[in-house]
Amino acid sequence: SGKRLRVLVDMDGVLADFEGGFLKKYRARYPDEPFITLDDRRGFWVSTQYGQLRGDLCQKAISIWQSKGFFIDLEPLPGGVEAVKEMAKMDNTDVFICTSPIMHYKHCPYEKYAWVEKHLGHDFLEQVILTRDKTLIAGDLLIDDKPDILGVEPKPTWEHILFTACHNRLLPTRSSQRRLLSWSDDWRAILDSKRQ
Ligand code: DGP
Repeated sequence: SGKRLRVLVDMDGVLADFEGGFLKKYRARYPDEPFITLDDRRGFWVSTQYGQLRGDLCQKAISIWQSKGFFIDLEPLPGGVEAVKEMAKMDNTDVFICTSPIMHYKHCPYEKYAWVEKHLGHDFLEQVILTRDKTLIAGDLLIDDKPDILGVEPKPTWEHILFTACHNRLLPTRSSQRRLLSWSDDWRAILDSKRQ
């Protein structure tokens, strides 16, 4: 009953294993350089933490996700693709993948579409939203691992559900902020809580 529910789902760190894919390729390319284990990751920006480890490692980190093949090779996070497929089949539910491409645009936007086609199918390309400003996109829910989602719209329509990732798991969340601990957590209850 009531109006349709619109769910926006982030890609990196929610559907695709950006952190695991980064660490694997960083260690392969820079085997003699120090690295940060996923247990020790703090803060959303990978390059910031690598830069704190040693100044020149900031640019080495950036070089990894700017490389051809980085985004298409990301492994799906457990349960994410299945959850999104199930959501899309639910009555009165529209699901969109809402993702911010990096500004080094040579490979990333293309590979994000290719990833969706590979893991969710060609028809799901209709559901892809690439934007650097998620506050402009109207929805009921935004499931995203970035703790602070800011942009030009001061009052976004969505409720941000913080998806737990290595970099945010120890972050104290505001009492008002709800979390999804993983795709094994009760995402159906979160959707139901927003239905009229
Ligand atoms: P999103 O998850 O949609 O908010 O997109 C953020 C993108 O930024 C995603 O591809 C991950 C990537 N990213 C992670 N750490 C860094 C960083 O330190 N610098 C840059 N430029 N991008 C980063």
